[in-house]
Amino acid sequence: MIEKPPLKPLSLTIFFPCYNEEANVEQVTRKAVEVGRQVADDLEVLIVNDGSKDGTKEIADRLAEEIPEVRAVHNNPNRGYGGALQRGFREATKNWIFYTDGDGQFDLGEIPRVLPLLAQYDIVSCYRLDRKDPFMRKANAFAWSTLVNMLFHIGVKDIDGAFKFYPKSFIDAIELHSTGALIDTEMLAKARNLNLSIGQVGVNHYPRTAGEQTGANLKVILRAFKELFKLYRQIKREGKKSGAEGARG
Ligand SMILES: Nc1nc2c(ncn2[C@@H]2O[C@H](COP(=O)(O)OP(=O)(O)O)[C@@H](O)[C@H]2O)c(=O)[nH]1
Ligand SMILES: [Mg+2]
Repeated sequence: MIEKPPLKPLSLTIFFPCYNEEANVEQVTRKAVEVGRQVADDLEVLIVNDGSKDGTKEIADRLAEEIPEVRAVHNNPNRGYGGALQRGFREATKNWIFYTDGDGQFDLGEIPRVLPLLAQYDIVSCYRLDRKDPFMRKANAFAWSTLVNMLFHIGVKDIDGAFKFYPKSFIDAIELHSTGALIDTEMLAKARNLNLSIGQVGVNHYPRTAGEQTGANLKVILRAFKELFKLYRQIKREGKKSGAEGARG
């Protein structure tokens, strides 16, 4: 079973992956520190620089030097979105882990509103209220979400919404394999296998104002499908195991 950490006092790691986010990383980090200090008693802000080729590394290191709660880790070379999230989850030292994107498309100021849901649920997964992405991107995402929910019975509205809270004890209990965009699906499917409850609430989503979106290029999509088939087989195997345990009580 997963032990749910206390919410008071709150021990919290906030992390975000950054791939070529030199125009966004500083603002996102400062906001994370500001909001994190309001809600957490023990705070860590972790910048996961995923092998950026621009100035992200230098800015992240400078912020880590300047602000006591901030730490920067660097994947080198780039490991992909899932690889970056895996790194963040592994490096996080606090009892609760919140992650979002490092591109400023979410408002970390919404954390205090979302956080209380953790009193009722093991995990909180937010959905984008009015997703500010190109139409084709949204249509693809809808088809993908429908497929994935069907395959894994996840029952989450916006699987890839990057505004989620997980208990560290859950991360310690699972093994993550996805290095691409499937990582969110993998985590939520594994949470369902362990019978964890998932709370959902809407958050605002903003257009990217700087830097480049790479979340929907063909390479990313093909990799996601490849990982999808692997995950499907794996979850079926694990589901059978945990189902058997469940039957024993
Ligand atoms: N696409 C992509 N994003 C990465 C990677 N590593 C880290 N990221 C970060 O993941 C977040 C989401 O990326 P983005 O391209 O904005 O995807 P989208 O918002 O889903 O369109 C951003 O904060 C990126 O900086 C990577 O290898 N590929
Ligand atoms: Mg984005």
